[in-house]
Parts: sequence; C-alpha cells; structure tokens
Amino acid sequence: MNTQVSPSMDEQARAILRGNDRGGYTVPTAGLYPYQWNWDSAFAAWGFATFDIPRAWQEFETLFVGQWPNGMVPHILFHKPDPGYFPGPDVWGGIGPIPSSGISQPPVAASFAKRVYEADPEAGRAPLAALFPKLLAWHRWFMDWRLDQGAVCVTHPWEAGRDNTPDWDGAMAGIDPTGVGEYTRRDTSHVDPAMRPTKYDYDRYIWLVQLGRRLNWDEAALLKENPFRVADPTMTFILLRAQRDLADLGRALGEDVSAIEEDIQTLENGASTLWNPDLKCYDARDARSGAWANCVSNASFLNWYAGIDNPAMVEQYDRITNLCTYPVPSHDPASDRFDAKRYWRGPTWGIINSLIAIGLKERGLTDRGEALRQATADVIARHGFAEYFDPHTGEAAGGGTFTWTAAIWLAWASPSQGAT
Ligand code: 9WN
Repeated sequence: MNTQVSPSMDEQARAILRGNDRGGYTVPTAGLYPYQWNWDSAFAAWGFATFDIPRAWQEFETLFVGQWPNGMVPHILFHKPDPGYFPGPDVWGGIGPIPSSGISQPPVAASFAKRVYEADPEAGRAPLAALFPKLLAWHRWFMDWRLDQGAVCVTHPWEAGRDNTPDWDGAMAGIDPTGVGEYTRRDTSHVDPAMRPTKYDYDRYIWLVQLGRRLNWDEAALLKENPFRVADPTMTFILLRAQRDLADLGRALGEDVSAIEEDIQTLENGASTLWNPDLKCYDARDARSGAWANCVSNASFLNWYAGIDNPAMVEQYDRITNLCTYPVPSHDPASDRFDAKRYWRGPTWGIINSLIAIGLKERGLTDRGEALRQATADVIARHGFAEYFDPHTGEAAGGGTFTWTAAIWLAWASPSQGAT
C-alpha cells in the first residue's frame, strides 16, 4: 500500500495537538473528552516531542500532578470542571491532590518519557530526574496492588483503556448492578450510540465506580470486595515494557535498578500465564473465576512490544491481518462478538497499532511492522484523525480531531517521521 499524503497532514496533526492544549495538558478531543486522560497524555508527549520537546515534558508534569500518595496515577484528571462528561469528579470522589478518577490506565508514560529523553538527552536530564521517582512509585503501585500470578489485572473496564472489549464479557456478567440509580450519559450526545458501549455496560461501569467510592478507594478493601478483577494482556505487556524502559532511564541517571530488574522477571512469568493454549493466543484471564475470555484482541499482539517472541502469535497475526483491509482490529473479525464500529469490539485503533509495530520491528518482524505502519498511515490519510476506524471500510468512528491519532501520525505513521 503506497500512501499518498498531502504535505499538510503533518501541519494538521500539529494543529490538533495545539488546538487540544488546555494550558500544559491536552484533552483527547474537545467535547467528548474534556479532561486530561492518562495514556492519551503520554502519546501526546510522544507527538509533541517531534516539534516541541519542552511541551512534551510539560505533558508528563501535568499528568503527575494528579499522582496519589499511594503512587497511583489516575486515568482522568479533572483540572477544570466540565459538565460535558459523565461520570465527573463528583461521581468519582477521588482522594488525590486534585479531583480525579479512582483507577489508573496502561502505564505507557515511562516508555514515551524514554523516547522524549532520547530526542534530546541534554535538555531531558533535569525533567527526567524529576519524573523518575514518580514513575517508579506508580510502577510499584501496580506491582503491589494489581498482580495475579505475576500478570497485571484491571479492576474496572476503563482501567485497561479498552472499555467494552469482549475480553471482559465474562467478568461483567458477574456484576449485578441493581441499585446503581438513574444517571445521564453524555457520550451518546457527542457520538453515534452505535459506536459506544451499551447501557448494560454503563450500568456496570457506574456500579464499579460507586463501589470504589464507597470503599474510599482503599485498595486492600477493593481487593477483597471487587468482583471485577481480570488479568489483562494490555496492562501486563505494557507494564513489562515500561519497566524495561524505566530500568534504562534509571541507568542513564545512575540509579540502582536492581528492584526493577526483579519486577521484570515477575512480569515475564506473569505474561506466560496469559497464554491460552486452546486459543493459541495471549488472552485475558478472569482472576476471580480462572476463566479465559477466549478473545484474540489487538492487545494480544503486544507481546513483541514487551520483548516476548512467540511463533504461534505470528500465525495469529497473519490470520487476523488477512481478515481486514485496515488491521489490527480490536477483536477477531471471525468471532460472532465482532462489531466493526462499536469501540473496542472490532474497530482499529492507531495507538495500539503503533505499539504493535514497534514490537514487530524490534523483534525482527520488520516487513509486518512496516506494512502495519503504512496501513495505519493510509487509513488516517483517507479518513482523518479519528478516534478509531472500521477495520473493513476504514470509515472514521468515535470522536474527531483526536490528540493521540495526531500524535502517532507525527511520531510514527507519517512518511516524514516514519522511523520507529
Ligand atoms: C473512559 C480518552 C479515553 C481513552 C480510552 C477510551 C475512552 C473513556 C470513555 O476514551 O475511554 O476512560 O469515556 O469512553 O476507551 O482508552 O483513554 O481518549
């Protein structure tokens, strides 16, 4: 696939990052997501680093302003109230230094901090030295509170950043949301409801938020009481990669990284517990029931990004990418749970593609990594900087003028910045 792109695509992407800047932090897109989101910001920093390195560091600084005393970095920071999003700060009742949610999100920050640092090590030394202990504390929080047999669990579908993936269907069915009460969703007034989670999903999302708030976000209490605890490929592979990158950053700063090296060992063992031998794929595993999700998702293919080779995953990858024009779909198109437009049940997400492709290239699967980069560039060039895309038609879905799609364009997909 040879992408024909107008030279102004890079300019448009920079304009999106600038336009979504709310003074030191970016929102994912105006309207639908009016706050600072955790992993979105780390992708934004990667994009900013292609044209404004100080601004890239600032994105991490504003994100870590919200870090809780226990090390947790929330998935949403409510810097300024905005009635356009539900659930807002009053529903969450976060207990950190600024109003926030009570759960985290995939810890890509250390890995993008490494890239920003490497873009200009001299300018990056001071901001990195300030950020390093905060990253360390956040990673420690995951190791202390989220492990099951060494794999990283999510305690809410929003924590994995893959909200309505079929990976959680089993665990969601175990929640009885009776008593959740009346609430008004705002997302479906911004975006076609057919592209968003259902009411069945939202009742359970809000029920879980109410549970966390009732327990005052006490992790020990939640560990006992929360029925939703799923060992997740997204979190496990991303934290494993982030620990490797954090160890490199620690060495650059002259820090002792032996504890991080032990964590890497733990997480490598944990990743192997996500191998579903019948599915022949990395899969989500319900830590409460032990049941497999039986899902081939785009997160399954983050093994290479985590530094893990597996020939059977190459076969899976080839099967899945041959089933659609614009891979990688968030759920197997051959599955009866696949839905081409509904969020994480089928659509292709550029950000996950960027991570998969980095892994493919690093592990010597160079042609596949390059083909994925070109397919992602092609879908963005044809259909715009959308939140996600129909993997068959490429049609734009969800929100538009999206920060992380613009960021991965600049840092990875664009023909002008194509090296990963
Ligand atoms: C809930 C901001 C976020 C992303 C997530 C994505 C979506 C939020 C929502 O938007 O989730 O966190 O309200 O739907 O699933 O990955 O970080 O872009």
